Amino acid sequence: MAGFVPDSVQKVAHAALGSREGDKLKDLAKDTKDISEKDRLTTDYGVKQSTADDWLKAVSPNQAGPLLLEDPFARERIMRFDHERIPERVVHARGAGAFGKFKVYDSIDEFTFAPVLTDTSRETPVFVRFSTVLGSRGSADTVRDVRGFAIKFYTEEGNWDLVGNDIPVFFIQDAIKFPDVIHAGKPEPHNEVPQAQTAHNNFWDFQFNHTESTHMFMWAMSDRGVPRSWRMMQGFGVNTFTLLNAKGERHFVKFVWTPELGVHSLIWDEALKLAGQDPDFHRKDLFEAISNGVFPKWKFGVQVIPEADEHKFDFDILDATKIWPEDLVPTRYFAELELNRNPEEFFTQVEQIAFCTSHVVPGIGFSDDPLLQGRNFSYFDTQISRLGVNFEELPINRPTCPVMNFNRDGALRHTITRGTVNYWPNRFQACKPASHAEGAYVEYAQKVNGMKARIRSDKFKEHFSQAQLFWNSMSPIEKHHIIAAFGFELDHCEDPVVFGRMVQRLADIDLGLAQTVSNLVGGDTPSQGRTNHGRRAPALSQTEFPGSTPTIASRRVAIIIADGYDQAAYDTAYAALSTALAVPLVIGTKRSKVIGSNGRETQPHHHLEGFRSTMVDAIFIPGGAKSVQTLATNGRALHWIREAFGHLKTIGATGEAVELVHKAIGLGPTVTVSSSAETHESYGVVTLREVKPGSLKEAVTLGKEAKGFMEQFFYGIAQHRCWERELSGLNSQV
Ligand code: HDE
Repeated sequence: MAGFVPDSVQKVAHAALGSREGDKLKDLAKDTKDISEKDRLTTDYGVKQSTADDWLKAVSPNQAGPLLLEDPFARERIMRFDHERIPERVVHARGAGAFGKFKVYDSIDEFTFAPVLTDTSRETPVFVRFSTVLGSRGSADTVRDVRGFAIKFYTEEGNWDLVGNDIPVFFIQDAIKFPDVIHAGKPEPHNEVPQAQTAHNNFWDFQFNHTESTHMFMWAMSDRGVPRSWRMMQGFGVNTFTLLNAKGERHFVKFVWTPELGVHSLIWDEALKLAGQDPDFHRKDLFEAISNGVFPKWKFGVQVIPEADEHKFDFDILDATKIWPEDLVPTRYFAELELNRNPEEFFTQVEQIAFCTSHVVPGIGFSDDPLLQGRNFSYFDTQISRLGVNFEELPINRPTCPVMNFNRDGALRHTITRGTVNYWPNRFQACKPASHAEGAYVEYAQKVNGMKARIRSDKFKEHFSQAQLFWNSMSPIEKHHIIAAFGFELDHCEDPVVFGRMVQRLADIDLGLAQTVSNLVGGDTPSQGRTNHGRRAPALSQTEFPGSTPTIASRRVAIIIADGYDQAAYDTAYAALSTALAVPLVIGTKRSKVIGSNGRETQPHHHLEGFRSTMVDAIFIPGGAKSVQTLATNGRALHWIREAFGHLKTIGATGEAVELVHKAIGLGPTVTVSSSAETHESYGVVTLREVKPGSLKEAVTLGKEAKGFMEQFFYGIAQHRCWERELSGLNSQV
């Protein structure tokens, strides 16, 4: 029935059903029920119920009386409710995801025989879950943290789980340290404070004492820690995996995937405010884009090192705290990942999805990376405590290829396997192990020769070189943001030992950085630091990933109106934004109907108090003397404009609204807004004073050379934020 399943979800699902991508959807359909007006309320055991309102009671003449325990319907409802919760993930508890597909366009069969990475005729269904690491299930999306980016590939050879992050390195080298780094980051044990934050004593105490984290904390303090959208993040497998080709040759490999929309972040002040104003910002963003048919896509690639070159680098290629710099090991992009379908039920599809790094398919293998090997144990183990031993039978987790073995029983087993034997070898030859010709997993015959010892190779002991490389590679704006991030984080550490020592640690990366931060947060100002090698790797800066083509698709743009707004300007902007697949959101002074200059009524999506500038990428204010007069005396409207300006967002205004914007942001001498009828763009403020017929023509080109008002406005939005505004030292703090 219409309304229960959104049309957009159904459309894509039906389109996919004929393809291999549809295999997982068909599989899920076996366990999917629609709810409709034809249904009648029943118990779990199928008996129809006459009421959902009254518990069976022993009633006296005045119709009151105690509830009877004998009521099986009421008992079932309450007891089922009492047990609705399962343990949240011990890390990455907060997250959401979507279905999609993975397609290879350029086989990498010189490295692997895994069809999922080589067969260009295949579409492999996937489910992706994005997450934050430290916060609990109900925490906010936009906190400063690493983002999880886990992909389950439902391949014809079994499930492959690539459980990645949006940052290519990690805090620790050996899995044995995982409980420590997580305990130090999670809320402190005595008072369970703070939630979803690294800004506290214990986190930074650990970072100081555990120098191998240095590279990773620099990434976490950079803009990567506050993504604008999950759709605008890179993904990294982080650990070193191996690929095996048909000739039996092994290569070391890192997986990396880069978004078509470019890599973009929130301004820290936006992130902080959104955590309260819209804690579901990222999950809504993904849902909205997919529902609107703007499917996020990533180029998927590998960095490959032949086995013979393993020891040719000055870092250990099995050390997850190190990247493989692009100039040494370039990424080869060969496939595309697309997300195109929202889940239908959160719990059974997102909460119950269970990733295990140990799940790989033939042609893909592990390395001796001591972090990866520990992960291979931990994920399977944690799913057993979170979901039970039969977690692989859950619809979202089960493979689309045949599964048969002698693993049996356990809580909530539901597959019924017929047959008289449950062991191998058996007299019927039932379920015998597969040969390699039949597709059995091939273990690489790796030579192992040594003694048992708790050691790591000497190269693992160098902890600062790549932290310096990262810092040196940042643009001036990115550096400014990192300094501000340390300023915030260390200010939240009350213990002078913690912030004092961390400031000294920063001198191991860059003396200037350490001195600037110490000035901000206190602690002795370091006078000398470790020598900075001065090397750079430009690909580490996220400004290197501006997006394949400038687009405003899926960007939210607020159109702010009050009674008397210029209807023609409004109509043109609304139509142009919709054509470009942006999301126009009409924001009124109230949510009841607003009357335009020609008497037409518009129903705003939200009002200025209920919605906030933080939730959009840009704002447009059409003229109209009466409307502008109302907005000019509305404190919330002025705050919207000022805040959007402070957050470096593109602001478009026409007619009388030009003065309003001028007034709100108090433009100084460095910014001039044209007083002629011409369109003028300066610091992302695009204005057109006199609106003549045709002067608001719809956007065609999104380039700097664009001349029309709408073109320039769109170009500004496609740039994500107006960095010149920050660079010029204009108002970057609101
Ligand atoms: Fe995880 N990690 N992790 N992790 N991790 C989990 O598994 C663990 C690490 C990552 O959306 C847990 O199902 C250990 C690196 C993601 O469901 C747990 C170590 C990377 C997710 C676990 C690491 C990750 C998890 C908790 C160090 C980036 C969310 C719940 C050896 C490559 C998956 C669960 C989802 C989840 C253990 C380090 C990514 C406890 C022991 C490095 C994206 O098993």
